[in-house]
Amino acid sequence: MNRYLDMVDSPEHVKKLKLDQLQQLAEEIRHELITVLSRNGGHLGPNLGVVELTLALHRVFSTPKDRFVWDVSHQSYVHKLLTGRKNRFHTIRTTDGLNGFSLRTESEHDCYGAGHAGTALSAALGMCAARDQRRSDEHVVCIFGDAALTNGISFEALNNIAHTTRHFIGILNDNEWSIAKNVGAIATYLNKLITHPSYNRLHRDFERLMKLLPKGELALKLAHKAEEGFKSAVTEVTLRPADSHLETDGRGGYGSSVIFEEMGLRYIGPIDGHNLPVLINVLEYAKKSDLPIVLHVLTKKGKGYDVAIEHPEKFHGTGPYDIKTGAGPAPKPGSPPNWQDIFGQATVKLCQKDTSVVGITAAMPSGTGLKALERAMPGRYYDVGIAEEHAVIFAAGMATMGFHPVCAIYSTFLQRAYDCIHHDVCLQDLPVIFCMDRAGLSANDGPTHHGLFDIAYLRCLPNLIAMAPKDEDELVDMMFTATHQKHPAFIRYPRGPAEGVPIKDIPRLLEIGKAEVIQNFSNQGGRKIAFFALGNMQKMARQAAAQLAGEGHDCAIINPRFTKPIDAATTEFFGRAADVVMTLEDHALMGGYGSSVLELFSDRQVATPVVRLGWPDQFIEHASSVDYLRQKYGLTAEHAVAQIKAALGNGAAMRLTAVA
Ligand SMILES: Cc1ncc(C[n+]2csc(CCOP(=O)(O)OP(=O)(O)O)c2C)c(N)n1
Repeated sequence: MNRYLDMVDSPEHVKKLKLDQLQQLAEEIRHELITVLSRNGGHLGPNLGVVELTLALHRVFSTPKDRFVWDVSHQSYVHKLLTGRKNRFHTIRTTDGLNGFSLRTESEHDCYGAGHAGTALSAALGMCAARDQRRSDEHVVCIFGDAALTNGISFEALNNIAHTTRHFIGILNDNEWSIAKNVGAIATYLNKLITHPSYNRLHRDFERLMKLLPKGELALKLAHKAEEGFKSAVTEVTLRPADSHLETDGRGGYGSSVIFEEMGLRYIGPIDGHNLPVLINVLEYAKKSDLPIVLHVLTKKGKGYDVAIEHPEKFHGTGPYDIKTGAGPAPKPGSPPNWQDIFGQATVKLCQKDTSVVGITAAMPSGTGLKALERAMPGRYYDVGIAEEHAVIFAAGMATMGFHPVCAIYSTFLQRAYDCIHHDVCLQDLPVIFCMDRAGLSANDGPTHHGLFDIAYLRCLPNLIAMAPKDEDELVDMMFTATHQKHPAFIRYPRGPAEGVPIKDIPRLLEIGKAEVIQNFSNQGGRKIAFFALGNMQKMARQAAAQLAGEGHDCAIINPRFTKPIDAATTEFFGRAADVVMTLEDHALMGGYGSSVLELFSDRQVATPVVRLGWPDQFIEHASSVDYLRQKYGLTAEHAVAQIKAALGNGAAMRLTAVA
């Protein structure tokens, strides 16, 4: 049977379909998502939830003239399918394929790129302001999740909308889930709204009006009804959670007002996000609204695929899976545990032994591994929502009272909290411990998620200690060491399986700023090469050293452990002894660890040539694997050997001649 999906390749096609055909198309899109993502992995649950919403958006608005701004944009796959990218959809998240997020360079229909949460409202408002400035008439629609509302920037934007423009369309896509269950007072508030009986009454009214009214009047009536229904709902509803100690303030404060209306926005909702005719009508109304408007749309994460509905957290962002069972491929026998699991278990142990330790996550309990702490010691675990800045300052507050908070935040998301690291943690010299997962590449996700900048952005801040473990045993040592510090401590480690080494029962206190010499020069002849290989780059250094040793060279391997303070004495010693120094780091070269070695050599007038291996000064694209990208950008043992040979043949030889 012919599929409508085979015929639809642009928003114009969506506009031509009848309602029942659109409904059929929705099913076909779900099937396509489930099939392609079973091979490629990706954000299945969120996309299954927005199929009807995306169809309705394309039915009512016209991109690229009109603009859709997706928060995080992990839920924009359906939009991709409908905007000329259907034939490449099978390549999503793979090398040279479609990106898993909105990308301005990928399509004229992607007006804004994203990957981090909380940016859509501000960006969309900026577009509205630009439109108003130039007096053009395009519509800007911002689609943001209920968890995005736990993010500070979202509120900064909400605060600003009514003062900036009269034409702004916000769609709150409420599925009650972040990656994990959404947390906090906003989640409770939204839940109170949607579970109130008036909401169900509203639904019945929608259905009835649909049958009774001619097309033209429908949108208006529905919208009026929605507003009326909603208002009566909120006057009846007591939004105060039963177990809350909060009282209303008598001025319509906590619990008796609609937060969006208080901010000067017209609010309509809740609306069934899977009912196409209702969605289309309400969007038609929003299009004509002469006030900024927020539509509260309820969707089901994973809709249409039972396994995803049953396991919303796993299927928020999944690897490949078996369509029937939803199970991922079994791990290869003997494959090491993941870094985040080691981190989670180590945090539990630290908490058990040391009452000053607590764990903090910004909405990433499973991704960071901190879920282990939630299970084992819920009283010592904090999920603050998608709120990295708050997480860091919250940790700073605890640290002023003798605690050692462990903030588990991916390297890329910690960028959001840079000022808080500077102003609240480092300046006050507080012993917060940052465990930065995903330091290195997140290959399938791409540039929004690669963690390639943390050494550079941290290295310039006074007071802090920054470390990178060579294996999981050293990660535990570093965490243990950090709990004994009076200063901020940062530990970076990559995504995925660790090195597979045993972990000592009792962790070791490391000497701050002291590198580990893994292999010294043999002094048996041959040109001397010193490898300073940070964290997970040890293996590459060992491979390169083995090859060069086989060719008669004398290689030393150092594990720097600390990127701040670096071990100046050991670095200088090996720098002076070597003919060539090579630094290896899973980080941007600019401002990274290798840069700090160069600075030291310059300060101490060590003239040995330094070859730096790391990521170039550009944003690294997404790809099917880390190995592919390392190969492409020269982060391989073979490339390291070639660069060292070139340096031995050029700079090092010149230097030796000059010294002689
Ligand atoms: C700054 C930042 N922190 C954390 C994340 C990780 N993250 C990606 S999607 C997501 C949950 C988003 O939930 P919601 O906004 O409700 O959208 P939904 O997935 O439910 O559609 C989180 C925490 C991120 N992308 N950006």
